Amino acid sequence: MHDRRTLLAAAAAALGAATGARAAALPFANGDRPLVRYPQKRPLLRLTTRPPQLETPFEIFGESLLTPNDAFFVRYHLAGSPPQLDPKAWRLSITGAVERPLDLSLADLKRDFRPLDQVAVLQCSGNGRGFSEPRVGGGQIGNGMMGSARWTGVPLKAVLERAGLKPGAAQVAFNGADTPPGPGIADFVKTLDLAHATDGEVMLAFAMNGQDLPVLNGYPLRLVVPGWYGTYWIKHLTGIEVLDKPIAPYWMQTAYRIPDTDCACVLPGATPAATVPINRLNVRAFITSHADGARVRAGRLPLRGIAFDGGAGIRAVEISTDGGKSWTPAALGPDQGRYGFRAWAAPVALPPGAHALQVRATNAEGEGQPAEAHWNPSGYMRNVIETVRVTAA
Ligand SMILES: Nc1nc2c(c(=O)[nH]1)N[C@H]1C(S)=C(S)[C@@H](COP(=O)(O)O)O[C@H]1N2
Ligand SMILES: [Mo]
Repeated sequence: MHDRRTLLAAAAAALGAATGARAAALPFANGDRPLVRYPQKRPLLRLTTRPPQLETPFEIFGESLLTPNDAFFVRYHLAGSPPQLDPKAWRLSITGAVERPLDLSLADLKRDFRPLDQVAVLQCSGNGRGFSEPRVGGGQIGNGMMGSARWTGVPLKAVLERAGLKPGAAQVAFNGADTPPGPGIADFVKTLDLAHATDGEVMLAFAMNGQDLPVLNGYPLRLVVPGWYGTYWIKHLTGIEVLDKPIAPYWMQTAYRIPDTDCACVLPGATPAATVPINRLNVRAFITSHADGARVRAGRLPLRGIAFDGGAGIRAVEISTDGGKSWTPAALGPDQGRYGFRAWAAPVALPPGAHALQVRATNAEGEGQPAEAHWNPSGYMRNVIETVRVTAA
């Protein structure tokens, strides 16, 4: 067993250490990324050093339906992250419009509440942003800022019931141990409406795929908001405040907003007339068995991949080998719960030559994916039908 404190120190020390001899190239301008090894992680594509932002190499998604902890992506906002934490001194406080403010240790959480286990996809709002045309500001990331894991913890509902909600409670604010590096930079605080926070699915997770959370994924405790973008999944959670008057913290009010239109999109280059906070994941599907540019043997090709959505559940996955003119159904793999990656498989017959393989999914509410990428100024919620080009010989 590694000593936690050593790991935390090592995580901090690794911030500046460029140990990656290897590199990878994401398929867009300025897409070269060093593959760097951080504590508890295998080599990942590094986007930034301070704070560490690490992307999962896409081929990992073809290896297993649950993304391994050591391959799971890392996203932070504030330089100085991850915060230095002493796990023994760590406490979660529940304050605000409650009858009994609570101050809980990790042992309290594990002992006093019934555990909850859920598979759910964590995806960054800007996953795939690097493919935006025209290009947009922000981290130029490929499609590796997503992952599916089995989360273990306790329902937030049970913890809030223990504290006792006061009449008038309307919203819940979440804060982690990371703090702004200087004046003028807003603390990373997010809010959820009370009804959502107490839906029994929003949870406080202390384990991921059966292990303690990796330091870089929020040790010792993080919020899990199934079906919602990763920005709400506060890491290193230390403070939960129940509010009777809604607040509008910077990371809700100014950042992480999408156009208030059905597609969360505007015409490329346009400024949205109105915006709302980003919320539920849209539908996505990927081919994971073959990489773009692969050379394959002509004949029968066993295509495989994953699909997911914001929790309605995947109803159908379809494949096209003729540029989207015709679509044939893929077989869906076992259901891991409506928030996880859903596996699909479809054998296709490829004559010699160049082929564009496409995959699209539809969820239980009939939502699908656009043939042309939607655009918004932050490059959020990309879910265009993905294409993998292969040459068969
Ligand atoms: N404390 C804290 N929690 C945070 C963030 C952060 O900067 N600080 N970033 C959020 C965002 S935008 C994402 S996408 C997820 C990423 O989780 P991961 O790093 O475990 O993959 O964490 C969320 N929780
Ligand atoms: Mo994110």
